[in-house]
Amino acid sequence: MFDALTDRLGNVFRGLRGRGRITEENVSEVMREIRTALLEADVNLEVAREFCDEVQQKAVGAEIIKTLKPAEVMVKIVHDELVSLMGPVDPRVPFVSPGPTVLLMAGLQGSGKTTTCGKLAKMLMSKAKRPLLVAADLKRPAAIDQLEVLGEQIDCPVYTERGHQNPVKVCRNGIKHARKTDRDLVILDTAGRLAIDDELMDEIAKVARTTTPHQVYLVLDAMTGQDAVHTAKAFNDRLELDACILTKFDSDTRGGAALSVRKVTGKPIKFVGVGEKLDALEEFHPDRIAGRILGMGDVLTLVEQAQRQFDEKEQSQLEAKMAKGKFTLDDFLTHLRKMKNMGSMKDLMKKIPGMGDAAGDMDFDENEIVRMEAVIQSMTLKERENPKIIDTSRRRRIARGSGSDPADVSQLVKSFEPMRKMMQAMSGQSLMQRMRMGTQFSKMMAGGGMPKMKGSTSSTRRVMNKKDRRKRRRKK
Ligand SMILES: Nc1nc2c(ncn2[C@@H]2O[C@H](COP(=O)(O)OP(=O)(O)O)[C@@H](O)[C@H]2O)c(=O)[nH]1
Ligand SMILES: [Mg+2]
Repeated sequence: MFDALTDRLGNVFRGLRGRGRITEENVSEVMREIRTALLEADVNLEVAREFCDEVQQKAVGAEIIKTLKPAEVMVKIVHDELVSLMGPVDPRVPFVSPGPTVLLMAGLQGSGKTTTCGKLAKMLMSKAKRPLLVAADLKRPAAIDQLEVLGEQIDCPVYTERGHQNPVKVCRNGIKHARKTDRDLVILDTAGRLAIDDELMDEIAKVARTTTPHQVYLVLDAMTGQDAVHTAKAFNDRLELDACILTKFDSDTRGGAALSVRKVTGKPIKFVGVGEKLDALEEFHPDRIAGRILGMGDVLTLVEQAQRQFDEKEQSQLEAKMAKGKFTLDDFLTHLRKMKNMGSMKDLMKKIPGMGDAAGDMDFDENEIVRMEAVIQSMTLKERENPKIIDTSRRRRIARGSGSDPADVSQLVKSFEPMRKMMQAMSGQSLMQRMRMGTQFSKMMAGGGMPKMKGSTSSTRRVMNKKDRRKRRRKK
């Protein structure tokens, strides 16, 4: 799997090695080659096009860190884009309580449904689950035997009803049987066809409607390439799919299905089958797959290190400015953006022992950050360096540019001075002290009133209160 793609991409990156810089021109050239490589790997046309557009945009806009070569930067961008193409994924199976949790397996005949039922049961048994396999493929008598044999091999009970033709009934009875026999997981193995047809779709849709499974997994044969993607789309239109399982990942197919399914259906791949044996089922991890496709683990590590050093350098420059009280609105903007990128800082803090309470107090209003960002962005560099020059006409211009009130602009400028002082005070503190001050800081930004500190003037307090009132009004 992926060997050909790995070779092709390797050539593309080698071609970049001699270049000194990434320019718009050579990126376009490289992108053409990457696109060809993806199409040859049987990636969906539309997916390949979008992928290349994304990579191109990121490459042209990339801040090239001096210690890195263009080829290295490109590898990293392509890697990250591959990861986001296939993700995010969650390889866990969610369980309900009280059970049993019901999983429905759908797919075409020969895709590997029955085998995957056995593999999944085995995998979950190793996590202390007690599955019951239900043989609901009544089209071929041999299908029931096949599941029974698998069940025996892994020591898992199999529910069967021979001699009638109603899969809905078998599934229902199977679930009842699971309750009676204290099984906490039911895996329904359903019938497939050689191709998608209305009868198959009607039957599986009916089974899904009447058994209301907690999860519906579509089993896809990776060897069928783009056909697998079309199949996924057709099933996804009729069923509430939760995820796909891609089988025969051990074969030497080109891998296009793995790269396209997520984008085309919006449903992630959860597991991959990597052999005929019952332990040949693996969790699907996009970063590992991307790493395998690019086969350049060392380059990726290098880029990540350089990125980290770059971030650290930026951070320490910021700290130095903070310490000297030379922190400008422009720096503040950088800082705001970083905070936004950090995303769920609150969750992060909760994990630090003793920080749980402080995290609860920390209520960052995302919208507030966005508004402040807009205001600062509408200022000229000079105004950001020295907000004192902002007079009435400048204030009006900034407000217009940022879609806000002149009063919002004044508020930001007025509260910036105490903020700057607080930053200065914070710069010499320990992490714990900083966190505590950070809480005050965030309250202040959220308009919760000024904390008692040097530098907070009555006028800023008044502005905050005014805003408070506005907020209250909004709530009503
Ligand atoms: N190499 C390989 N073969 C597989 C994999 N999964 C299933 N198979 C084989 O594919 C064939 C069809 O599988 P089966 O489970 O009967 O498919 P079903 O018709 O969808 O139930 C069998 O010969 C399996 O051994 C896999 O991950 N790798
Ligand atoms: Mg089968």
